Amino acid sequence: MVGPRPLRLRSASLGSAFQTGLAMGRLRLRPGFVQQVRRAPAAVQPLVGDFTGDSAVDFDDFFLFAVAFGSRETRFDLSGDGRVDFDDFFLFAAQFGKKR
Ligand SMILES: [Ca+2]
Repeated sequence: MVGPRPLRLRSASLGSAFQTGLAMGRLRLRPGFVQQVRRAPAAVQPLVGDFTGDSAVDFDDFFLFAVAFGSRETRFDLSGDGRVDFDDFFLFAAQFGKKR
């Protein structure tokens, strides 16, 4: 973790890297400190089959899938063919038990 660091600023110490950091939003000035701005982590790929959003593919997800079986609900259409059928069930089954 990058915490605030004391910084003694003199006009001559404002190097180009520092100025670039400020301009690009990677550094933030607070009174007496300079703090490196943490970037948001890259978007995390969703866990396929985790319909409940609890980072685990388990029976709760299976029950939701079972209710949607035979429908055209896109969130359960894992194969992307427009219907929730055995193709999707096999894809779901391959994910079953996975956790993030
Ligand atoms: Ca889940």
